Amino acid sequence: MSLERTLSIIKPDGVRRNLIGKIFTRFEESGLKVIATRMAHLSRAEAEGFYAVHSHRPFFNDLVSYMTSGPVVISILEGEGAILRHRELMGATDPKKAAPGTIRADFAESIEANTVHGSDAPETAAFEASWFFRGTETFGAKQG
Ligand code: IDP
Ligand code: MG
Repeated sequence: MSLERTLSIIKPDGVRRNLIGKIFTRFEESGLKVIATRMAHLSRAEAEGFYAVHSHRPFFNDLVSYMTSGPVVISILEGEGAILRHRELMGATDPKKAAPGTIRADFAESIEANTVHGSDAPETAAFEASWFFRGTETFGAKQG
């Protein structure tokens, strides 16, 4: 394993239901370090660009509307094998299929309002982190 960075979003349903602290606790207790974080209410352009890879999926417009429906908390997490570790903490996209004890199994409202986002590979992690943060805004082992 190597030291990795991944992008996390606590989605509008998670912020609305006061779950920021509980979700950050799961990251920290699993050894993931929050090295950048901010709250934002995404514009349509920001959400569409972030999810551009899904622009041809039937749920794209609904997804963008949902992601712009309220504030989110965007963070960069750092740790050994952070990308996979974070995905394991999150659980499957559909909360009905998510393993017990995962964030989505415990908190998600639906397959769309599934409480958290996490990058799925090194390339997407790099793109997603750069979509929301400048290099000078991170405070991890490699810099800051
Ligand atoms: P992921 O978030 O687990 O990586 P993706 O397939 O990348 O899942 O989908 C991105 C987001 O789009 C999901 O987290 C969810 O909010 C939404 N989404 C995915 N599949 C569906 C669907 O079938 N119906 C409605 N929304 C969906
Ligand atoms: Mg994804």
